[in-house]
Amino acid sequence: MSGRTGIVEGWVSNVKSVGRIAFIEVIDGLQLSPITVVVKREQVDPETWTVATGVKIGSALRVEGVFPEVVISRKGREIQATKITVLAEPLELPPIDLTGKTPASFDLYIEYRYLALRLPRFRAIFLARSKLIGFAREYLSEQGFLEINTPKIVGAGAEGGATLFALDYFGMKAYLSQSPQLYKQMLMCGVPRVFEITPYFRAEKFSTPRHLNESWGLDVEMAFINSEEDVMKVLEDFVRGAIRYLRSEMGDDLRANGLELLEEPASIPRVPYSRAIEILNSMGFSIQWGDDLDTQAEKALGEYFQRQGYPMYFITQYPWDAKPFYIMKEGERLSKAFDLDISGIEVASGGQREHRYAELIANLRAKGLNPAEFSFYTQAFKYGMPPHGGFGLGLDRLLMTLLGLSNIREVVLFPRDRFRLVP
Ligand code: ATP
Ligand code: AMO
Repeated sequence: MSGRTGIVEGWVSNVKSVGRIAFIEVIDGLQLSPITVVVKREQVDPETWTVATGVKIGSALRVEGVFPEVVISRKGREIQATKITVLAEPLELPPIDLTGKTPASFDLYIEYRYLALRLPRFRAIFLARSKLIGFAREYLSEQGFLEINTPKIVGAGAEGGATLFALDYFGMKAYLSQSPQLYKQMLMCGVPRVFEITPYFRAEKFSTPRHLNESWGLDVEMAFINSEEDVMKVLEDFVRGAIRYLRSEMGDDLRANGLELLEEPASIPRVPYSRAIEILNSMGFSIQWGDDLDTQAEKALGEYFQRQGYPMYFITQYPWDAKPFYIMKEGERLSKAFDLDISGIEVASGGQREHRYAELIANLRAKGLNPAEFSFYTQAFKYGMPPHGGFGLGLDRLLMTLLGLSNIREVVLFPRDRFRLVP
């Protein structure tokens, strides 16, 4: 045997012996497909041969051997074993076919996520997730954003009271954070650019393919902006950069696992809300000015722009009444808020904020909120708060749309929805 010696550790995904040679497929490291362990009877001691021919699918192994200079296996990676140690064997028949030949149900892949992660498609999805988050961190750090961590146990909600999970905090009423909105804005009075990769907790009683009760977001806030356009530019560059990065890092691997990465668009059009409802109404919808766009409308708009060659678009100039108190008004009725939709799904929303103290207090009142309950936040607006804006982007939704997946649960290891609290 000639080649470099080394060790492979992992789980057996398939076994085959033909006469005096045994082939054991082992899923190792972060590799998407298994390495073939080749065991030749005349090259190993009798004990190793017995282990090799009796090994069970699903076992955890350590293989010592040689990586041959010429690889025969069609799968591309091979080690010729000199010694095999079985570290653990399955006690029961695994509920998922670990060879990947027989598909299991959607729910079983969630219930036994750790076993699903031994299959190439699931490895590809979660490797892509890890790379997407890594890219976000690197991209924003390079653009001069400070990575922050804000509290997830909070005393006030930012995104409307109906979706708060309440809890007891030493006798005080507290909530799980819906978003870092108030904190990231307060920081604009001390640092010009921040971002946070954070969970969002929302008690929404939805059962849809795109809502979870615990989801992950990328929150960005930036000061000294001229308008929300400055924020949209950062978001646009980030999304396009993420597509390029994923393609260069693992485009082929994704395709090999049936995951078609969205093409990077040449541009992302800005579509005013009033234009969006005009388009929808010309397609047979009857949306009144001021109405929110429901799931069906979002989907139809997505298909319309897809036909025009735009898989993603911003909807801008929303009616202020449809947006939260912290968004800046534009004139009497409009706002400086935007959404980013990809394939007909809202992936991010953001806008320019109201940074003027008196106007902010008026906005709180206009939304029926009590400014006194937000004084810890509004206080920051008294000490030279610059014009600022930002966005919150659903990382799960971004990954789901970029990979062409139809259910958000496919990109979350252990999803929390109304009916799932374990595992
Ligand atoms: P937001 O940031 O506003 O929360 P989002 O992308 O989470 O945005 P929403 O706009 O909150 O999505 O989703 C609410 C919309 O989705 C509603 O207008 C409603 O039309 C639709 N929707 C989602 N799930 C359901 C459901 N289970 N039953 C009815 N409508 C639903
Ligand atoms: P918004 O409420 O639109 O905005 O949330 C931002 C983005 O987070 C994602 N998202 C979710 N994803 C899955 N399941 C959910 N239940 C869920 N809720 C939200 C969506 C959404 O576009 N503070 C503002 C952002 C800002 O203005 O900076 C906010 O939270 O992709």
